[in-house]
Amino acid sequence: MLMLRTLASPHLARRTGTVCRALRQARARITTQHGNLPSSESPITPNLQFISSVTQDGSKIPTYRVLDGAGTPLEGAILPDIDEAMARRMYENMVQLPIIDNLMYNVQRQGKLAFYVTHYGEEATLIGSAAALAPDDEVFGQYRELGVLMWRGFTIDNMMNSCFGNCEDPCTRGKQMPMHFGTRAYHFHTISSPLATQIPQAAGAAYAIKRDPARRGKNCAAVYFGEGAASEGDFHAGMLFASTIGSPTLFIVRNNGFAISTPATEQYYGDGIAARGPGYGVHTIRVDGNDVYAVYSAVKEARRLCIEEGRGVLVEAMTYRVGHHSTSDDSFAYRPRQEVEDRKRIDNPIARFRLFLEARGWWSEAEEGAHKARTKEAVMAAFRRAETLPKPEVREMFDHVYGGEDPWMIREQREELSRLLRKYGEAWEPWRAELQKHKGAGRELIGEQP
Ligand SMILES: Cc1ncc(C[n+]2csc(CCOP(=O)(O)OP(=O)(O)O)c2C)c(N)n1
Ligand SMILES: [Mg+2]
Repeated sequence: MLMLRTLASPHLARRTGTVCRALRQARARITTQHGNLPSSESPITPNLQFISSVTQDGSKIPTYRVLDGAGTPLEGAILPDIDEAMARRMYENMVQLPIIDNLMYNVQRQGKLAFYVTHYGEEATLIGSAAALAPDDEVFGQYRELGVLMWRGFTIDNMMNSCFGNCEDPCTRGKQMPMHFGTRAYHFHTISSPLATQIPQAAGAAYAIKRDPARRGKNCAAVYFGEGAASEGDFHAGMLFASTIGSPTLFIVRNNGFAISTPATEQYYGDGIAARGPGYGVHTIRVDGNDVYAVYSAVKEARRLCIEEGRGVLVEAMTYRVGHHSTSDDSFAYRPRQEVEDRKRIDNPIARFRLFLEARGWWSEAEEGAHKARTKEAVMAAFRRAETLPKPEVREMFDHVYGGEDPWMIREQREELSRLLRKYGEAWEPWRAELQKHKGAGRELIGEQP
């Protein structure tokens, strides 16, 4: 039986408590009437009955929403405790994302960047959840979570230098694909391309947090993934670990309707990803991922539960991937343009939040224009600078591949490259031209004595 934790409603929570007590008593009666099982409290029943739903009546798991599509609070909904300054900061961060996406997408199309993924449509899921986390909670992302990292202070310059992999890349110094960010300073673990690997890693990191007296009860590990990634075995491994061993892991699934060209409906036969949470005995909520206030409240409460109980909690944010999967995809090959156009309008996360803010007098047309102009200018300036900066020194490709002292194979590879550069670096044209793109033109390696 599903026990979805009732959010923000003490009345409903009390009612749920009463219902649960009554059910427990009824179950106890049945159990004692027909016998007991050795390793389960499962009530024994003479009814031949199958179940295929986590809700009692077979209906879908509800979706938690605070603001309607026009930004008006729903009747009976409790608004999160967010003041004007915080609300404005959330909105500004949401608006910044599509401005960055527009430019980066075009830059990639001009052949100046290897790869990019946009966040169109998922701004509320990213910013609402990021704002509900503590800045030192460990974050494990998939690749579409730039907004979470930027909420923590990662700047437009940081993003741009990392995407260009230049000598000021604050993440991996050019060792990773664009969008595969990672920085200790913001507790954001480096993205890896193989889907879902971050999920058991997060469950393990959360266990380490639980074992650390300085962090136990204070932090969690939040892991983001798509509904497509949730089809991987790693999703189940992470959920099982976080529920049985018990580790404060906040599972945030962005259900954006697609895994590249595969629609979400082909990823599961059951009721989305949320239906799996109760199977692992973890508190679960489905939330409107286009309602930034609902996402904020759901993730805040999920985080509290997760840390208090030292166990996994699952949040399924329902949203829509408005953009193509990545710059390597043309989504109109598998979905109608009209569907995308409709989804841009209906429940648009940014327009909806703007209407809410304007109704409170917290935002205006003039501020909108100024903020957009400022952001566009900052993104353009960062781009112009990043594209002219040289790539890191060649020797840096060997640095920090492993923690601590370099192992023998790294030393060997470095010596080999140094030898080859001495022999061919100046003489062979492809290498000579390539070396010029790097800071120091490889001289630091060429000059190394064997
Ligand atoms: C193990 C693995 N299989 C396949 C891929 C190729 N791949 C990259 S992204 C992606 C779709 C993921 O969809 P989803 O998890 O829903 O995230 P979204 O892109 O929608 O944000 C696939 C199949 C991969 N990177 N790793
Ligand atoms: Mg998806």
